[in-house]
Amino acid sequence: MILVNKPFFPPKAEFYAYMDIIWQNEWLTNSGPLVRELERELEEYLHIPNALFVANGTLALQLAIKTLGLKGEIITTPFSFVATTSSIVWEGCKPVFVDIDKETLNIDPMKIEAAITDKTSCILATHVYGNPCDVMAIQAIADKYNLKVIYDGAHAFGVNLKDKSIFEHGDISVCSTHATKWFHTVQGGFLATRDLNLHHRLQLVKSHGISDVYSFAELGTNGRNCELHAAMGLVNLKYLDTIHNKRKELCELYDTLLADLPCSFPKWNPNANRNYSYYPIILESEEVLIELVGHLFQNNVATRRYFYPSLASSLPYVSHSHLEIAEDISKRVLCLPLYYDLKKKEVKKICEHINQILC
Ligand code: T4K
Repeated sequence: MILVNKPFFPPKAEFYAYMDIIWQNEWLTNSGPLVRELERELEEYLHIPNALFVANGTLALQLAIKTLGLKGEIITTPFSFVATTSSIVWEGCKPVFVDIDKETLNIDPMKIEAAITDKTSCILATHVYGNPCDVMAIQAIADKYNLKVIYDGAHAFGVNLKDKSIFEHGDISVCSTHATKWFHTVQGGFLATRDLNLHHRLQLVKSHGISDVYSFAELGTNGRNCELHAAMGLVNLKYLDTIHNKRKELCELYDTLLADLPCSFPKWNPNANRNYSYYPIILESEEVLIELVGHLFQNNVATRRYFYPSLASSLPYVSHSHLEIAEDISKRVLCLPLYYDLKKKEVKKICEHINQILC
């Protein structure tokens, strides 16, 4: 079976070399030397001022909401992974969904103002598939209404907007480094913020609020990640160009082979580089999508409906709203297999099968 995703496995020996270091250090978790080294490397590679490595991307979102002290309503996108919404609810806030732009598939800034009430505290938007939101328009609205901005950049590792890291935008940006991401640490995530004071508070909150051995400065939790995961990240950082180039080649092959078929693609932000984190296609109807998924599956090709169903109309713990574009797109969008080990001949085979259904 060709899976939809597969983690990158670096050479075992390079990972084991880090295990020797861990055994020498006799340090396993709680902001150890490799965690700190990974944070510095992330700051250097991504050109971001402050990175904080945490247990996973979901917890990173929760830490962001908690540390900014958000209450009431948070405006967010219905077209994302469930963690974007569930973290809002988990932190005791109410998600208010705003429809997406039909081309970029990101939250539509033109529709945000109408959703703002006196209870709104924040805009939490996802750079879906690594495609940057309209950060300028979102920031202008946030400034006008004195709102915080959090970006869910789970898919956006390595994306720059006009030569500046996408993680420099908003009050806090978060990223996931889960095994299925193109840069991964097995499990993990990180937060980035330009505000040094906020960074220090995030550090406290992710470590039980402990400011000194016997002093507690904040209500905290355990959001720490460990030395083994940091080691995987440090090894994988060395392979970023290799991984990126391979994924780019595979995506360009998909682009060529699917060019004349009746399907469309998100409109990628022209001022940003693509990180090739996913390969989404938009079919003409849900019926065609279901037929295609079945046909590919019969031919041993797995696909995934990232992101179906629309979060605004499906989660049992939020009041439902029907947002036309998100409803429509989520029924017609399909992610094709994309991972480092995927072979070009497999992409060709996948496209032949797609051809059989769409032509
Ligand atoms: N915000 C957004 C916008 C996100 O997309 C995510 C996560 C988050 C926040 C939260 O970040 P984390 O808390 O996860 O760090 C996967 C990932 O688990 C999840 O990280 C990701 N987004 C989401 C889009 O995809 P599932 O439930 O689809 O994963 P799963 O287990 O079905 O795996 C997908 C494919 O990968 C399968 O074909 C099997 C293959 N696989 C997976 C793993 C874990 C392997 O071959 N080996 C493996 O070790 O959520």
